[in-house]
Amino acid sequence: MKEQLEKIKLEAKCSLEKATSLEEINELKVRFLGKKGELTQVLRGMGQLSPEERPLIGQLANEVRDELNSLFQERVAAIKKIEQEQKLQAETIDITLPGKTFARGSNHPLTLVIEEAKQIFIGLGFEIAEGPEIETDYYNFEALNLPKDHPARDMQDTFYISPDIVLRTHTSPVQVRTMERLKPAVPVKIICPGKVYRKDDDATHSPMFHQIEGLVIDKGIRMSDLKGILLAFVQQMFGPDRRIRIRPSYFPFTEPSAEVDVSCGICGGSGCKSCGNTGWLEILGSGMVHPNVLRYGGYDPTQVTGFAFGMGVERIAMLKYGINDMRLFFENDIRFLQQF
Ligand code: 2NL
Repeated sequence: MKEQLEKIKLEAKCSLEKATSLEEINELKVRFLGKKGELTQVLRGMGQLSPEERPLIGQLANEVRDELNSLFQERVAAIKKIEQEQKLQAETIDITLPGKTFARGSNHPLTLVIEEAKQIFIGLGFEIAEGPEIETDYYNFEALNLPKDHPARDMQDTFYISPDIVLRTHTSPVQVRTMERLKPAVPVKIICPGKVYRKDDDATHSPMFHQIEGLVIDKGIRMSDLKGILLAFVQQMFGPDRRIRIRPSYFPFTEPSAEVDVSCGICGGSGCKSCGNTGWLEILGSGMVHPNVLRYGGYDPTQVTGFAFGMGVERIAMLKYGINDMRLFFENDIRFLQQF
């Protein structure tokens, strides 16, 4: 039996040295060390041995098994290393090939306009204020002098979450919240950019769009301050040759109210197809803050006055970049977006 064991050891060693692949080694392992392998067969016969011989042969068998096990391991490691080296040698890298490029994103045109507007107003001394898109009826309507029966509160114009909670229809509620926070300190000089929601959906209206509103409150603020700020904004946003024009209008939260037009960039104001022959393009609404709104915000209209304005970002972007369909902003067509 001892000879048998020695023979198995020798044979296994020889075969192992000749083996060149992991599959071969596996087969050998099954043959010599497996459940039905040669070593196991020998051990099965141990029952016939005398009690004196048994522990000796048992020990020898264990030694052979251990030695073979570690030999197998060594051989597997060696072959793996050889295979790895062969792989590396076969692999040739052409370092002159150009690198793989990946698509680089760019800012959305609406983001560009919002960021540019923010920088312009920061340069004019404004701060940026933000607030919730889900608002209470109070901040979205009541505090802005929009009484309970005002048409702007209609279910058809506003997304109602509950009778008292709406998706904001303008960013004015942020301004009311800011007034509440700062009162009675002046000056207040803020712009509020952000998403707003109205129940419209056609070629010129999207149920979600963007607004930038501005608010200035101080002692002795006049309509001429509004004109000066808006002219500075328009000339930085559209170019130094642009002029503005102010027409009377109506908003519930301003009195008096004014519509602001910018001179047409194509004809320079003489009238052409793109400005409907008027020479002017409407860009925003504005006015002197209504005394009721100042009071709601915690300011005394006999002590301070203010102006406010609101513009649609989509409209500004369309004029600035010559875009003719608002839906392009929201279709996510890469051919459109890549142009910015
Ligand atoms: C428009 C017109 C406007 C305002 C927004 C405002 C806000 C406060 C007080 C008074 Cl807190 N007014 N905002 C004023 C006039 C016009 O927006 O056509 N926007 C697209």
